Amino acid sequence: MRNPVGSLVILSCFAPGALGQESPAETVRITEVLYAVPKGSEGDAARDGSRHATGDEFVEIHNPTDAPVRLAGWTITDRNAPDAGQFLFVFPEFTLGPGETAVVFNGMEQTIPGPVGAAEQAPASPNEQFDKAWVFTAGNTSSTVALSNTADWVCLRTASGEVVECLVWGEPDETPPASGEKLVKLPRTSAASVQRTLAGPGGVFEVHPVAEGLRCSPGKPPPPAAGSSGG
Ligand SMILES: [Ca+2]
Ligand SMILES: [Ca+2]
Repeated sequence: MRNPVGSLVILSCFAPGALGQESPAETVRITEVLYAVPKGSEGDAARDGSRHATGDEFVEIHNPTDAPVRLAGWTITDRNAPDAGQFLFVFPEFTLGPGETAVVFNGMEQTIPGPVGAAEQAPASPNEQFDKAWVFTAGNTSSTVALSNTADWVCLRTASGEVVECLVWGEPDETPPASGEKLVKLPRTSAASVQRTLAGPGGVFEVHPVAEGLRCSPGKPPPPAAGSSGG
C-alpha cells in the first residue's frame, strides 16, 4: 500500500530550514590539511600501522551548513599541472550531509581501515576509525604525486570547476587560481597538520597539537569556538 503522506517526506527536504539563507562563509570547506607528515608513529594519519611520507597525506572537508551538499564531480588538486605530477581527486556520486566530514587520503601504500571509498565509488558508510567521517583514498601510486612540505596549495572546486577555496602555504612559483576570500594562507609546519578553528566567519588555520598520539585528526572537525551559540 502506498503511504499517502509519502510525498510530504520529500517536501520536507524543502522546508524553510533547508532553504534558509546561508552567509557566504557557510559552505563546504577544507578543515584540515596534512602536507608535512610527521616522522614516526605520529605521522600514521591513515591508521594502517606505518607512517608514509606521501601516503598519509590528507585533505579533510566539512559541511557546516544545515543542508546536504552533493559533491559528485568536485575536485581537490595541488599546484602541479595535470601532466606534471598533479594530485587530483574527483569525488564520485556522493552527498555530504549537514555537519558531516569527509577525508581524502593520498593513499600511497596505505591499507586504510574501512569502509574506504575512492574516485570510482563512495564508501558504503561512515568510518568508525575516523570519527565517523566519510573516508576516501586517491589511491596514488607515484611518490612524485605529493604535497610539497615547503610551498604548495590544495584547491577545492565544484563539479563545474568553480573554486570553492584554495589553501596555499609557502611561496609557490605558480600563481594560485584564486584570490580574495577564496585564497587562504596556511601556517608553515614541518611536522603536523594544519586545521581550521571555527572561530569567526571562515575560521583560522592553526598548527595541529598532539592529540591521541597523532599530530593530526583526520575525520574529526575542530570543535566550535568557545562561546558559540551552537545554533
Ligand atoms: Ca599510514
Ligand atoms: Ca581534524
